[in-house]
Amino acid sequence: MIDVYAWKTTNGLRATLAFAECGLEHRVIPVDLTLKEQKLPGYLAINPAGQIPAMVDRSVGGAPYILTQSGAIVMYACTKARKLIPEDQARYFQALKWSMQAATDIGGTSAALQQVAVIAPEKVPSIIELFEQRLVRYFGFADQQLEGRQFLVDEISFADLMLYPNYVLRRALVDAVADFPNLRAWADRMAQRPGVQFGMRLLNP
Ligand SMILES: N[C@@H](CCC(=O)N[C@@H](CS)C(=O)NCC(=O)O)C(=O)O
Repeated sequence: MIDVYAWKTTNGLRATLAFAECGLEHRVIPVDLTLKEQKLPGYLAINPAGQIPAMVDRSVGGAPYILTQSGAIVMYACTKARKLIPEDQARYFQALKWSMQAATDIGGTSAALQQVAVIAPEKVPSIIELFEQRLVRYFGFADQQLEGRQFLVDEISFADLMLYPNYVLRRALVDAVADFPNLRAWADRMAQRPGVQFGMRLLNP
C-alpha cells in the first residue's frame, strides 16, 4: 500500500492526482494545514521539512520508501505505473520542460501573488502588479502551447498533472486581467477524466 500525505493545495493535489490518474492502489491521508498537522512529530518523521505532499510506499519490500516534493512524487507514480511518460525522447523532454515551468515559474509566482494580493493585510499595488504580470506571462506561454493541442505535449503526460492544480487554484488571481481560452478548454478536458475527478477529491469531496 502507498500512503499519500496531502492537502487541498497546488502541491498536494499534484500528488493525489498522479496516483489517481495512474490507477495505483493508494490511500490519501489528509494533513490539515489549517490545524498545522504538517508540524506534528509523527508527520515530521516522514517529512522533516514539515510540508505536504509526502508519500510512503510500503509495497517495495524492506524499509518503507519515503519521498517528498510534488514533482518527484508525480514522477514516482508515473514511473511505477508506466503511464503518462512520453516514449518519444524529444517529447519526454518537452514534458519535463513544461513540468519545470509549472513547478518553478507558475508555482512560485502564483504563491507569491496569492501572498501579496490575498493574504497580506497591507496591499502594495506595485508588487501585486509585478507578480500579476509575471503570472499572466507564464500562463500565457502554456496557453500558446495549448493552441491546437489537446494536452501540453499532445498526448496527456505528467506535465499536465503538474500544471492542472496550479491553474485550477490560482487562475482566479488573474481572471480580471487576462483570459486564457486554450488553458480553459484544456482544464475542462482534464476535469472530465475520472482519474482527475478522483485525484481532486480533497478539493471537491
Ligand atoms: N517544493 C515543495 C513545496 C511544498 C509546499 O510548499 N507545501 C505547502 C503546501 S502547497 C506546505 O506544506 N505548506 C505548509 C508549511 O510550509 O508549513 C513541493 O513541490 O512539494
